[in-house]
Amino acid sequence: MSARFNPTHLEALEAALPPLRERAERALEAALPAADAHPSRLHEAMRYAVLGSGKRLRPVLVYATGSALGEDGEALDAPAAAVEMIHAYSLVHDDLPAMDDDDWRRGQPTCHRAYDEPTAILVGDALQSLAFQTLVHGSETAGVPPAAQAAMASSLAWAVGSRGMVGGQAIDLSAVGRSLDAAELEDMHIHKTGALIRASVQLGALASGVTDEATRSALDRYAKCIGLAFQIHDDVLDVEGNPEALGKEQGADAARDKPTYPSILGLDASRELAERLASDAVEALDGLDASADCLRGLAAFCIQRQA
Ligand code: GRG
Repeated sequence: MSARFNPTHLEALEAALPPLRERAERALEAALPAADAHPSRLHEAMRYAVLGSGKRLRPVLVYATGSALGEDGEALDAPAAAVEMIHAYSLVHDDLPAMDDDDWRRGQPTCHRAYDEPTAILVGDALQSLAFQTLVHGSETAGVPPAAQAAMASSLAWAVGSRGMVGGQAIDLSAVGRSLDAAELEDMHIHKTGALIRASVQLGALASGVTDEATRSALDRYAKCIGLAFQIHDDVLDVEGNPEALGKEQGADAARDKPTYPSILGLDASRELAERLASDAVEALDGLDASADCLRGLAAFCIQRQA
């Protein structure tokens, strides 16, 4: 592994990860409607889709970006909850029969299997609007300046829409069964997975009040690199991962004849590319001090995780 990876970065991450995940859970719990609130079946299904499991990578990125910039306060909770709600919505809709038709997610039946398809569609819709409401209302309560609130809402909306995640999903659906070259595959993933990861870092920076352009662009370069590295590793795990650890079926991409990095570049070259990108991500943070070690550790985590 490249010299840019330092064991102290992973140590920083390992120490920070459990409390940050718990903090994300609390922020989500506080923002989600109670399971018995009317209409209770919908609210119960929303909680089923969001709470209880998941790596919480995106909220942890919000918190770790804040820490790197000297911000650890309440201002980070609303964007952390918002990005995870968007992520949960995307998984619920991605699992639907009209999309990937998956039965398992995060070690439990997918939302449409546990409830039903119409409910799962509404869960995604409701989580998306709740994410924006939480972002704006929670940021206002935390005293984030109105201009930063507007910038965060705009950044998240861009990342989630047709020029971001939803656009990536459209590219993905149109690619099944035909061959893509590496550049087309990269374009798909930059949109589908990368845009929300990038937005998580942007929101963390905006909530922290960063104005320095060099720091913002370094963080953006970091986020773009880990977004792609994360996805390449995801494709590798689909080939060689353990279904129990993954909490979903393994080999699903190949079974659907989906283009993936291993199918286009081969496994070894895919691993090397993910490692190079994670190393570039760490390099992008060279101007930041040890407060950014958790972000550096997350770059390594993205390509070493087993789930
Ligand atoms: C349906 C609008 C719409 C969008 C779907 C992101 C996405 C677009 C679909 C997710 C499909 C997928 C499994 C992509 C592979 C990479 C990825 C996002 C994996 C899941 O994210 P993790 O590993 O999941 O962070 P956990 O469960 O840990 O939160």
